[in-house]
Amino acid sequence: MPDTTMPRPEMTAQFDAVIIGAGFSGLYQLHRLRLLGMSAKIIEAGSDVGGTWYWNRYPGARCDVESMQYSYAFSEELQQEWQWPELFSAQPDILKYANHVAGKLDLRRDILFDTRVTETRFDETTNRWSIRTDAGDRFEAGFLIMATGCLSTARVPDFKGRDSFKGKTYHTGAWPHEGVDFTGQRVGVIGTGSSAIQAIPMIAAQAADLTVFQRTPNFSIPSRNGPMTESYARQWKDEYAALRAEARDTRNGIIAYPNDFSALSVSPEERRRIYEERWASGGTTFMAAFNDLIFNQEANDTAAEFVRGKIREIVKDPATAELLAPKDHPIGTKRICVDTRYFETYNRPNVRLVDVRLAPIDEITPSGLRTANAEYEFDAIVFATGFDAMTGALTAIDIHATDGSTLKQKWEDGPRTYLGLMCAHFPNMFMVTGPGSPSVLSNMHVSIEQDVNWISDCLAWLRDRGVARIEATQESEDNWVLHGIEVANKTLYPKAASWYMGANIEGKPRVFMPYIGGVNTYREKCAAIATNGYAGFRLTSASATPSVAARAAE
Ligand code: N01
Repeated sequence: MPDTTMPRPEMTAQFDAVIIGAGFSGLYQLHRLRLLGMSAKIIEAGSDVGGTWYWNRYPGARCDVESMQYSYAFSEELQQEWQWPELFSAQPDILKYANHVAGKLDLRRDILFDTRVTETRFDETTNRWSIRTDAGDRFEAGFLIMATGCLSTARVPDFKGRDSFKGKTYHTGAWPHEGVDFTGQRVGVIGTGSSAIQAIPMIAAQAADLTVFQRTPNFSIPSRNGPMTESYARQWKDEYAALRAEARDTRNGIIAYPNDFSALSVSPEERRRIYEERWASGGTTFMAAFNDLIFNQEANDTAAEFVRGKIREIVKDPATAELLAPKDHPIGTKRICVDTRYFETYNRPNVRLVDVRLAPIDEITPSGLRTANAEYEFDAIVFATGFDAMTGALTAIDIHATDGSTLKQKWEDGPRTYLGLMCAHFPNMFMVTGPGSPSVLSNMHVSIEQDVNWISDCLAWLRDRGVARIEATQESEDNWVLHGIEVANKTLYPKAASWYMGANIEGKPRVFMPYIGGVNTYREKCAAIATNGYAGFRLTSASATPSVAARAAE
């Protein structure tokens, strides 16, 4: 009998792969690794699965991609059996879906919850990663797969007096699980991005008084959400294989029925008719009205002016309407928002809009906040101030490279990757929807499956050929970064001070982070690289690995 009163020696659990994150990326990645017969563990900071949809529980949280498209395509059984209640699903329904998948595939037994990875190091003698967590666990794995999400590091700006407020504060990206009742309260919301635009109508309906602090107005299109009809779901389910393939072959991974002609090639009357049609059908597919809205400023101006006109029609007070009408960036170059009665909310007597562009927030005070112009008192403040997008979750971990640097140091001037999947000097570390991949510019489910499938096929290929180590070469990484910049510069996107550009974080380098060449083009490039024996990657066979070679010689 072992003496259980003695402290156990420190144990290092061994796996073929460790995955960080149990959102939709991590869950599917675990499933694929199991199918390959690999041992794998997910380490997840939350107490359950769902990633973004686990944390973002603010009132009104909802996906702006139709649920028939924002869902896994890898299992015919799953896509046939699952019933979505609405066209655009609300957060609780998407989380239910993530839970259903985790249960159906029995994934939880390989997930360690409530644990954050703090540090990872690659051992060049064994070609294995060592992984440490905030709970003191140690793991070793041949491969490290970052399924950390693009918008998972909630961020509150460093306002003076930030912690002095005596009332309640909330961040949309880390909302209390039990919900919040704002009935009778004076509430301040800071920010007017996608999260705020969804939350504001809901909070306004509850609160006694709501003040919205807006720095940059955003373009938003009505979602036209509604219940899922059986016939609509049936149409999709009957044609799923073909429709999923069609989505994968588009720029954004969404079937948007794009018009393949310029906004400037039609008469003003025809253009208006097309915009009216898109406005009436709703959602992000508004941007597919013409094929040059993200490339040509003059074309973009026609769409932007149409939406500004709609805002002026909806909002009764002309001064408020003017403040809400975006003029500082081309439409679509900050993530376009999708709403349910957002602009209408400003017609309510209990809602007021404060411009903090001209008079910024100076300070959070014990009773509310102070701008350069006035002081406000609140019972609760909601920070809808976004995320350290795309890089934040990765650079928060001390990931040590083989050249002695860390990922954070490597990315000081902006993220650098090959295909958004790997980085030079970080062998055997993959990223799902990393910077340099289409990720946030696409239907995330399509991009997640693309990346997870590519990574899984790559791992099988390496194993079949006895390759122990794969690493992006410096040259391939440099070329991919240049290509990404070149493609982005052909669009209007770099004109906006957006989180795509890192512009929402003071001191963050201004680099366009996602790949805008299109999901379809990206897929072709990734496939060609794999077909060419993983061109641009340096491969090292197991027999050339020092420790393996030493063992073989014994
Ligand atoms: O965050 P954001 P989000 N003083 O960064 C303002 C996805 N998403 O959580 O624009 C005053 O967009 C900031 O102002 P400015 C989607 O991809 C999807 O809303 O930087 N204001 C901005 O208004 C989305 O794009 C869905 O000038 C300050 C706001 O805070 C992404 O998540 C739903 C400030 C932050 O907006 C992020 O959206 C929700 C300051 N110091 C989210 N600092 C759907 O699927 C920041 N702000 C529908």
